[in-house]
Amino acid sequence: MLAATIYGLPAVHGEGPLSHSVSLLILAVVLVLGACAPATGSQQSPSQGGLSGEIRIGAVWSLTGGGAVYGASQQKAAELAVAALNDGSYLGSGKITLITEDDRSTKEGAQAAFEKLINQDKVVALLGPTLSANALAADPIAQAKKIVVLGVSNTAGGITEMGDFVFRNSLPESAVQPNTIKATQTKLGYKRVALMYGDDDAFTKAGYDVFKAALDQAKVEILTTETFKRGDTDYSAQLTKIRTLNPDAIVVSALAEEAAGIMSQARQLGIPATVRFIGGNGFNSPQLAKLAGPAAEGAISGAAWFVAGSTAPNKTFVDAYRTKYGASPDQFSAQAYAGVYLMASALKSANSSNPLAIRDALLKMKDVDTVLGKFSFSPGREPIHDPVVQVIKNGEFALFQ
Ligand code: 1QQ
Repeated sequence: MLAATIYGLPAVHGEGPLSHSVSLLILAVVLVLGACAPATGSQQSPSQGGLSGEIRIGAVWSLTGGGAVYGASQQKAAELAVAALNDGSYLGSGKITLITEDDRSTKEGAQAAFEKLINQDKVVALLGPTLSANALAADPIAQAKKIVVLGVSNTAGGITEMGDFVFRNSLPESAVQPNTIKATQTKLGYKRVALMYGDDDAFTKAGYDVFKAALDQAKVEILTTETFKRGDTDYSAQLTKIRTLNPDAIVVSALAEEAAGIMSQARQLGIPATVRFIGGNGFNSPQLAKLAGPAAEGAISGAAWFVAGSTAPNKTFVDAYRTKYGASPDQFSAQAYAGVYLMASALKSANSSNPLAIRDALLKMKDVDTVLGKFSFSPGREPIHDPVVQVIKNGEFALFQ
């Protein structure tokens, strides 16, 4: 901003001694003004209120590595939302600039992205990062700088507990999966299951804890608990053991790539399609059905959103996404899109890009119309809305009912 302001002043390009001292004076004034300006990337000072000029928001997605199946959808949807808001002059003369970074699905990548966006780009708020494991590593950086970070796909425990600038609009596994077990157990009547989970990832571990408690509550017998790691490709030892135990269903807490490997190999090893897979948020990418093919048929997962939701904001979003990208959005794109809107709505109601004002405005959000439905934040900065249960049918998500 400083450089742009200086280069915008023709006087500094004069030649003689007078113009030289004038240009030094202007430079000094600009430097002082620059130092007083909000570290926000927008053009107005916080005390003035109002929104004008560029308002920078950072987005940290996993665009490469194991989380990319989710991050790619988030990036597309966030860009769509920002374009719609700016085109419609939602913030008057204020325009959102979204600065996106790839965390490469790693903690270090997320931390470096947060540092760059906060310290160098001077963003007023952050969206992301994609994976809970990386949020747990990077969000404390935003909290320490008192910059709001809104997770739009973090579903593990311990996220909002990191501090009063940490929000999420993604329903945690604890708010979704007890309902998944209840609904599927009632309908399918399973009594004996095998449980599998990744024991080296915050999300997959959190999902395991929630599924275990919900299965115990439903008095479903857990025949065995098998673990794996991120990036594993051979599940034959675990699945061979599970096959001999002959469970009614297999409950899996995994990210999509590992889930796809487990499903494909289970069917190859002869575990029949009648033994359904039941899982958590990791299953909610359409990439799962693409990667696992027919082996993913019938897989059930708890989710925060369903593509055919009939509310007006959702229809507008789904149509706009299909028109722009030629494919249907998924839950991760819906949550990212809602995240941008919630942030913009906070900026608008605060009528300021001051990070503290954004935080306070987000906290006040009640029954906001979003693509996720009527949306509110709890006092603990957690999302409040209803979950759904979906099932893969002919390679697409359908409602489980
Ligand atoms: C998390 C998740 C992943 C499945 C998707 C981003 O929910 O890491 O919290």
